[in-house]
Amino acid sequence: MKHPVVLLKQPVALLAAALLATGMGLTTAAPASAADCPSGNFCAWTDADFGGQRVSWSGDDDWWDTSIADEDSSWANHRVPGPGVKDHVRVYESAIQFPSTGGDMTICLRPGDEVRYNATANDRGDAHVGFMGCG
Ligand SMILES: [Ca+2]
Ligand SMILES: [Ca+2]
Repeated sequence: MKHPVVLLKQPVALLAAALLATGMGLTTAAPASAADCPSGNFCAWTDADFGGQRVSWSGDDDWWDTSIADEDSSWANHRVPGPGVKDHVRVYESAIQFPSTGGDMTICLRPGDEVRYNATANDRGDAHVGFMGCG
C-alpha cells in the first residue's frame, strides 16, 4: 500500500515545481505594466483594455478635450508617487468650470493603478485632478 502512494506523490511534486518555475519565468519576462502610458502621466483611453485613442496628461485638466470627454473607458495612473505629491487622480463627470465643481467623481486611481474597464465611470469623464488620496 505504501509504495504506490510514494510513486504518485513524486510526479505531483515535480509538476508543482515545474508550474512554479514556469510561473516565475513568465512573471520575470512580462512587462512592468500593461498600459502604455508615459511615466509621470495620467492616461485615459476611448476603449476598454487600453484601446482606441489614448490621451495623456502630465498634470491636471479641468476641461477635457472633446476627443476623450465622455469617451473614457480605461485609465492608467503613472504619476510618480512620493511624500506630499498629489499622486492620486480623481476623474469627474463634468468639466470644472465655474459654477460647476465637476459633479460626481466617477473613478479614482492610486499611483500605479491601471483600470481596464469600469462600468460606473465608463464614458463619463470630463476632468481630472490630482489629490493626496482617494478618500
Ligand atoms: Ca468609450
Ligand atoms: Ca460627463
